[in-house]
Amino acid sequence: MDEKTFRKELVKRADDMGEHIMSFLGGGEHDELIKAMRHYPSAGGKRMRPVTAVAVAEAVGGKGENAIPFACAIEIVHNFTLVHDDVMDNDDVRRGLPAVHVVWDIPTAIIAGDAMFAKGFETLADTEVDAKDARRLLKLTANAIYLVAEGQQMDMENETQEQVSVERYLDTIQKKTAELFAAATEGGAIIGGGTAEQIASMREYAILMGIGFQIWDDVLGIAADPELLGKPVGSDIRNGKRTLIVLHALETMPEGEERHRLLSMLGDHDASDDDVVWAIDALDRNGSIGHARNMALEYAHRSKECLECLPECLDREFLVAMVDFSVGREL
Ligand code: GRG
Repeated sequence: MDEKTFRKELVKRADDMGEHIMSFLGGGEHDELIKAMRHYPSAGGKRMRPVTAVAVAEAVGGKGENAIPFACAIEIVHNFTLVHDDVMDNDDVRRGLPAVHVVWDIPTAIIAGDAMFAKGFETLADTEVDAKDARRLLKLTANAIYLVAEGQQMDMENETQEQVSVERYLDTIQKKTAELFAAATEGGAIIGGGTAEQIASMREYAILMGIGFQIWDDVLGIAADPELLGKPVGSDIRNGKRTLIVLHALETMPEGEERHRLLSMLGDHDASDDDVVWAIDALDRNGSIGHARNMALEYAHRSKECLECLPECLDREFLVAMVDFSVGREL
């Protein structure tokens, strides 16, 4: 499936999913709380997780529509984490809209996030599967959310460390980003009646894609066109974020003036644009951007190999294209 066809198909599937998500977020008596819960889901987002869950259910030979409540549950939970993440990071804009804590206030954002967490599980309970599979879905979803919390905690700790090992960085992004993708695909494979091998492979597919997605995001944050990115390129440098690019530079750059200058810029919110341009160039000359790019592409390659256990079909092609969209896109 070429990129243009994939993007069109993703938008179509995401729009259909959006209607289901909004219907699950309708019930309740408090209008203002409901509005706060629906604020991010109504703005869309790519909805990659639920769309992938349904595609996997189809690709293993099941009916994609049976996975819709589960898929919506995952997306509602994802949106809950975004509400709380924006509070923690004090980010004021999400999906082109003012953040929930800006439109309302921080206490409302906390309670709306918690309410979405609950709605996610209420929605999950609408999935039509036998009792054994219902327990599996419940457990894998709750476990993924717990791991997201661990990943977030690790990420916060990483920000205060001068050096973070690559192993720890990969563990952090697996938990914070890849595990919820993996819950979506594992659950989709269970609902679709996949074999044990397919269920395990679909989980691995998403873990590898999710890690690649996050590394690629770091690359885009430093090497993308700022117009397309919608934020200044290099903000990760001013924020001192320990991305794979920075970790590689800290591990490989020899002691000397260049390393010293780069280190002094990491976390310097007042660094000038010229300084940031210099830092990006230094990271590039050191091979650190290329290293991260290659590593993301390697994860993407391994992710696609996991799809070999699926029969050839349109949804398998869609899942291949999902990897290329997550890792390798220019934006
Ligand atoms: C999990 C108990 C619990 C609490 C929340 C705040 C928090 C703890 C975790 C943060 C998790 C987080 C925001 C991870 C980043 C995930 C990520 C890659 C977000 C962006 O996903 P996209 O690109 O966004 O799919 P859209 O807008 O398309 O949905």
